[in-house]
Amino acid sequence: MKNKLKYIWLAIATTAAVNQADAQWTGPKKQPAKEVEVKYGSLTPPHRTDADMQAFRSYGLGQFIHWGIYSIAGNEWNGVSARGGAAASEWIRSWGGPTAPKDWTKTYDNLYKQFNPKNFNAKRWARQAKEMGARYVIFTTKHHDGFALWPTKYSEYNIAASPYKKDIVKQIVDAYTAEGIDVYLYFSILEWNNPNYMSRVPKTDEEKAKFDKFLQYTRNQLLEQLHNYPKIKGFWFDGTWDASWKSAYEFTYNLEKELREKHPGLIIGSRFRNDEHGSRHFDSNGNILGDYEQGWERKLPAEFEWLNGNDWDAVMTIPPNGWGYMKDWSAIYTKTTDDLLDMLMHSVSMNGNFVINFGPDGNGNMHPEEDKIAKEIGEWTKQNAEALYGVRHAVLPPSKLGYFTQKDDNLYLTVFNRPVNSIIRIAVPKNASQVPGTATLLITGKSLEVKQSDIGLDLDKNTYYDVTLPKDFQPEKAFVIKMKLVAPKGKVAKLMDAKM
Ligand code: FHN
Repeated sequence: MKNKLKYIWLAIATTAAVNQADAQWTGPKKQPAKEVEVKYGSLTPPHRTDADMQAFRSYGLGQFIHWGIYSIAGNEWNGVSARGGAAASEWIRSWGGPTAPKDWTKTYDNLYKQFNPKNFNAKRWARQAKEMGARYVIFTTKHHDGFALWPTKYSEYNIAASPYKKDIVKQIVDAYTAEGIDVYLYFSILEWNNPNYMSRVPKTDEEKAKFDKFLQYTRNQLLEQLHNYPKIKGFWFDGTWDASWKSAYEFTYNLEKELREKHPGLIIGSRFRNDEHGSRHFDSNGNILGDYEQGWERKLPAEFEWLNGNDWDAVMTIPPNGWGYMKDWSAIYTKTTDDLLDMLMHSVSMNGNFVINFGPDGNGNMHPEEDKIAKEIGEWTKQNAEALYGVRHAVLPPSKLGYFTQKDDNLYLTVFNRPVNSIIRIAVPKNASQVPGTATLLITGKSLEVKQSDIGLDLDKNTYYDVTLPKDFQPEKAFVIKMKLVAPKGKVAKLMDAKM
């Protein structure tokens, strides 16, 4: 039995690896050797300058919410953990192996009959997100199990069939919009239990007819969402890696076109579709497919150059993996507030947004640890908002002490690693037209001494500016040094090269 499980796992892992092979997110994008003709490429310019896209660029922090039928289970059932039996908490329907409950899929597919979140309060969630400092929310309207959290006309398997009955998506859109938080609807294309869905390319006439029905169903639900929820800013598509969807590139091209025409300014990420050569996220000539790079999932770019100037967001779980509610957070590493703040400023320093995932339980309560983290993150974002929102990448050598962000002639360094000598050393190219002139501690406004230090390293292209921290300044969280950039006071002395 153990062996069987091992081979099943191996198959899943290999499929996933094959599916993701076309999405490179662990290094610089491989540029295609030669240009090819692309008919079904991007429908929008790579760097939109309209107000909606400018707003996307200034978000900084977002909230992801995975909520659905899987939230009732909480990654376990009758006291038995699905850990090791299901790939992730929101994948619990696929629970297999020796720990899986008898007739589990049938049990799961009937869970909607008990979905009645007594404590669900969209306004409370929206307020919490506002307090945390989130500027946009991505909400799961329908995950891979196909259960719709809105009363869709195109499937019986929706919230209206549950004891709760009411339109959850509308409540989320209204509550978050009222708090000034932009709403993006997460929509899974693949549906595990839809009889017309298939992962492989439809071959026979019957399969083609079925999959065409599925494509129309998908189009109908998306147009329905745009009609029902006109206040949304965009879609966050998922589950688009199967060969069947990839083969429907003409349909998906036309569908994206139709969605954009129906909702001017709509923002769609790179995960929605592929070109006629099967290239996803980026077309076969390396041009982004969509308005922002949507592949930084549970990973961050190590270098700014890997982004090729594209907009992007990174989405992150607090547990190692697992987007839906997990009741038991023991015996796994769950990210701390400091971890998440580091990832946030890492992302923003490279012109990205960072999106923290929350997985409420089946009653509509966030996990207690999520409540704690939201509060701590909010305390920090309130104090350091100037370095986080509406800022851009600073063209400077990266700092080992933290992350630079910049707005006009204001340079911010968010320090996570305080040097033992309390001197924050900033490397600035010798030919820079702007250098740190004055510095203050953002949190207190206290002025700090800034001194240029020509260390004299041979062949060094940089000079250095040392900002001295007060010895008695001993914060428990990352802190921001705000610097005013000015023209350099004088030339850097030219030293004789070392003779060796
Ligand atoms: O399979 C999904 C997963 O359940 C989750 O929704 C994440 C978050 O975007 N996306 C896919 C895994 O990459």
